[in-house]
Amino acid sequence: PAIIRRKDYEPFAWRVPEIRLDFDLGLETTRVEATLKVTPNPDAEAAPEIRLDGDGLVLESVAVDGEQRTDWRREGEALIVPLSPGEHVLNVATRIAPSANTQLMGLYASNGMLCTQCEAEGFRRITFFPDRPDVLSVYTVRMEADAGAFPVLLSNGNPVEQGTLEDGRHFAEWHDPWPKPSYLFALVAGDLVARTDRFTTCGGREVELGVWVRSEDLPRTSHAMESLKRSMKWDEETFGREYDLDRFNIVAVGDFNMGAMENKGLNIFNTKYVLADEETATDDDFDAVEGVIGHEYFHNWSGNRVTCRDWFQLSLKEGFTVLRDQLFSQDLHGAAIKRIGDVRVLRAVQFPEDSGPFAHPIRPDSYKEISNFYTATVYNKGAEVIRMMRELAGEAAFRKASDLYFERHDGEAATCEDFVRSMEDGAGLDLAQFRRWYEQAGTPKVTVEQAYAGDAITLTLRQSVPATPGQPDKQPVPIPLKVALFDRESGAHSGETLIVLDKAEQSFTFDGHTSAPILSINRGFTAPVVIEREISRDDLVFLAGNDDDSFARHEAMQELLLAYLLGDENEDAREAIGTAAEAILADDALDHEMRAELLSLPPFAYLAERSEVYDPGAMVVRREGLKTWLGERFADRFASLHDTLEAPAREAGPVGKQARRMRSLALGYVAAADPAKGAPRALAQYREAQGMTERQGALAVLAGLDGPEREEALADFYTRFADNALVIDKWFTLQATALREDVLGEIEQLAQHPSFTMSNPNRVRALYAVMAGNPLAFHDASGAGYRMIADLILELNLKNPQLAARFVPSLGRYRRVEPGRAALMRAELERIAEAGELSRDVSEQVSASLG
Ligand code: HT7
Ligand code: ZN
Repeated sequence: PAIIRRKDYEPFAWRVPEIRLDFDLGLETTRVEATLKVTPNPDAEAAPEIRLDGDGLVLESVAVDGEQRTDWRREGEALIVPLSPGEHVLNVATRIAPSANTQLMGLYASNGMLCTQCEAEGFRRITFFPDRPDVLSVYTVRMEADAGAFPVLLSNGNPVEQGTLEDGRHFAEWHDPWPKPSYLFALVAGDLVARTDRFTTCGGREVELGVWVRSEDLPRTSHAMESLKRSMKWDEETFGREYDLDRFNIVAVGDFNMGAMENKGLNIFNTKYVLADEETATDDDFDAVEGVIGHEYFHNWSGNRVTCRDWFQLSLKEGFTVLRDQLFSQDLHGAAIKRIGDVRVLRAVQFPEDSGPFAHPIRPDSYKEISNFYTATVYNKGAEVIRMMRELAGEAAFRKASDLYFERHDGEAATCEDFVRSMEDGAGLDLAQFRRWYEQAGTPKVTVEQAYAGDAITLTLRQSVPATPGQPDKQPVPIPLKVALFDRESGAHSGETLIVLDKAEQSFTFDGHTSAPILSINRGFTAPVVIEREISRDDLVFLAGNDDDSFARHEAMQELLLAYLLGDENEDAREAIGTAAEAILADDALDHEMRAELLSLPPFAYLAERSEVYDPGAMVVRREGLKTWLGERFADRFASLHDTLEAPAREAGPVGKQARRMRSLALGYVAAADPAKGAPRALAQYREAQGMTERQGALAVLAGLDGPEREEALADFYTRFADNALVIDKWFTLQATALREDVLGEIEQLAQHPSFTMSNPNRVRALYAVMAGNPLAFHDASGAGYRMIADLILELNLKNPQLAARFVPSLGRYRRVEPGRAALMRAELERIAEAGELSRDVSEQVSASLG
């Protein structure tokens, strides 16, 4: 496939200021008539023809200015129509087959309804159009359909007209006054009901809100609606952004490739991020719904009002919007836990990407298939990069700069460079060197040396950005690091300082310390880097017990854990973990959620990332062994926490949530130390659970054990929730996560279960994405786990290429794995590469992985 390069950007020769779409909707066949007003683009070179993208369309007719035309031609999937200079009206009629659309891009069927997904290049699967984000049009959409099968007809913007037609048919027309790129187009037709509400904006606009679902799901929509209203208010208060239409609709669909989509005024969501009630959703699910609703809503400004010039600029909207949704959740529920969770995801998902064969800058330079670039790098590292600018500017100046960005670029298709310039001009920053964060891939490493002399401590910091594919040589980047120096006697520090490391090597001296202080660095994770510092085990134990920055405290504990898990087995290193855990368990000032965070072991993905050579089998033994050791050492404490937190875990609000978190963690430690004690406790928690958090917490422990308790709980869970697809996803996930001897065989069985289907992305992810993260299943020494994932990729390759491609990086990590397994992983990649017709998505990922 052809390589698209950022440096080759050219504006499109034509503008399309208006488009009208007439849909005659049906599941098997849908007819689309597109009427485009086109005018020459004065900012581009004139062209004698217009090139319209298409993909899988049946062309019926083409007319220009009311005259049928036959002088068009096809180039691959594109349609090229000769046009004389000046303004024209172009009519193109096409047919599509939504039921046959298994890729879930364009117009497709899900549970009898019709819906769209156009980002990034799905609109060309609906009609011929310049399907690129810098062509902005005002859309008018008329939909006609059978009124019985599709009583609800929705599109972007505001409703204009609706009415009945002959033969049980009806129609609706919608108009969106805001010019938008084609990737933000959406329509939905189906038998849906809505939870409705209203929101009055700061400027006095009355907005009608709707959350549309199948009727049986209506009772699970109140959290989504409340989350939407909170998002609208927060964006007004925090970023000064007001909503701009009379309607805002959210629709939940069961078959969806990603989390949700920010189509203008008509967000389409994976049901997973809309539906929640206590009985079926965990506390984490509730937070995820709120976070994703916020994210999509915030795109109304960061993405829709100001959109991207081309797909290389994706982080312009995604990085900024992730930062906005993270700040929203921090403001609502407290910054510390959210920050720890966000950094955990960054390290477990983005760091491996940044050190692997698919490493790319947050603003990539080239791609073959843009869908492959909806990555943790573009999203999460992109957010970290903007967070650093916020740190450098300070909150008030950052807000000024963000206001300037929205004001300057409202209605435009902008670039990352535009954003950086607004940050410079609005916040008074010089970001010349900072721009390297947009250009270079790879996670910078910072080493820290300390020297104490007189009353001064000197920190010598050295940075290096590792070589990544296509980028062998790297330049230093500015790295903002918040530091504090703890006095050994008083156990306190005299304030935080922000230092900026912008050279390969730099020293920073702090005086006034009568003894060598204890360094707390990268507090709050101000920079997305790996820190390697000289620090004694005792000092880490001190920080893990006492640092007043929750992130840094958590980090110190993680450093103790990593030192033991990644180093040579060492009794003293383990003992230090015990001492720190003791202090954490005894610290009454901690809430239970933070206590649980501090006592959680690092995820396998991060352990793999930090290992020189990853031996998954050995790591499972080491990590689970440590869990058993901690469980035995604090057996009474964990049992007592599990008992005493039973009542608090039933409370509403944060206290209940905190208690539930600690209680399930305690249960895990009890079971790790003594499965015979853990199993009945877990079964009791399962049976008496008052909501999904407690129930899932118990089942997660049981799923890893043997015995009748496990079987009873799993069987009960399945029958109790048989009609709820999202909960059945959990049933698959819980079993696929278990660290059991024959978990791979059990996963093979689950793939044959009548409730398993390859047609639903949530179900596929619930089993296989989870399996790919289970070190015992995926890395089974026989290579059968790798074969299973390769077979899955081949099966999904043409059916749903986006979903298929998401599984390739798990095999692509072979370079970090011990040689025996690495050879088996690579062999599976080679088998895929030789397997015949590969989708663009899979082919790009596989060739990058093979290097
Ligand atoms: N902007 C949305 C991206 C998205 C997407 C991309 C490719 C294929 C399917 C997709 N569904 C949604 C999601 C977001 O970041 O808000
Ligand atoms: Zn987004």
